[in-house]
Amino acid sequence: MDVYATRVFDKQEIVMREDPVISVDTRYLTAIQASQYDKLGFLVIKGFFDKNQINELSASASFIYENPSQALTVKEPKSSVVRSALSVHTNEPFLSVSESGELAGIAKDIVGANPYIHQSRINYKEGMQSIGWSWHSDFETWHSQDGMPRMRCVTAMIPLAKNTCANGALMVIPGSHKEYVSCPAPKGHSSAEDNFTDQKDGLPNIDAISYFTTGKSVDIFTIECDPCDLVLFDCNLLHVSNPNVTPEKRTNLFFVYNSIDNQLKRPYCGINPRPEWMGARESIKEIKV
Ligand code: 6CS
Ligand code: FE
Repeated sequence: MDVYATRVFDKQEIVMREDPVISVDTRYLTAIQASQYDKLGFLVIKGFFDKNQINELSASASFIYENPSQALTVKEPKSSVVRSALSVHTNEPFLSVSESGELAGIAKDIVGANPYIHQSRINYKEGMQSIGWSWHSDFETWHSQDGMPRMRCVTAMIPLAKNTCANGALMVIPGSHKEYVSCPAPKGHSSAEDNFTDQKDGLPNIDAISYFTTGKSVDIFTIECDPCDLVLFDCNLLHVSNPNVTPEKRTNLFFVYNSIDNQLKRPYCGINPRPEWMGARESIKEIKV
């Protein structure tokens, strides 16, 4: 039986998580950091990267944005503005950073085994031209559309610009990663690309969000952060982000680390797998920590 069945029933349902959030003994995260990550589902490590590293990543992210035909990109729903570039970790300088000792070590602490990159992306959120993202759990998508079996996966977000309320910083519901929202079956069919740019499937409704916020008296938390910070968040943490209402883009880099013991199966909602550059199933490389 699929404990995380989703998009197969008519109704939304909230069930308990059945996987650990982080391993018991962490080598790279302190006990305090580990317990905060476990409890809240996210952790911000200030000043993790040095400025030169961030400048290099930032310059490469800009190059991709200016030369989208040389990269794997998706556009904003109703325009040709680049929304995201995917599978960036296969090239430098992203490759070295994604495999670097301390970052991969933290990923191993969390997922409980050597990690590999399930997905990498740069979200550009162009000033006044990006629609933002609706409430969702990434795992719900990766389980149903990519066939990721269990919740042994973490996203490392590397801000390449200051993230503020005004430019659409990530917002999360602390603690929501301990339960799972099984979403209703989609009414129509939307392609992998469509659903990536303009999410339609796998969206928890207002009852689910209010169950986690109003029902548990939990405040939605806005992760305002700066370049050089590292933001880690659980694959099942509910999150959302608003459009960027400032004139400048807000660029963030993401590496999604999955446990090498949690490789993809057939998508659980019965569709064909998404392309390799959206969810890696064949070209994976174990990062030996
Ligand atoms: O479809 C995906 O894989 C992605 N979609 C969202 C809305 N968040 C995470 C992930 O990159
Ligand atoms: Fe997401």
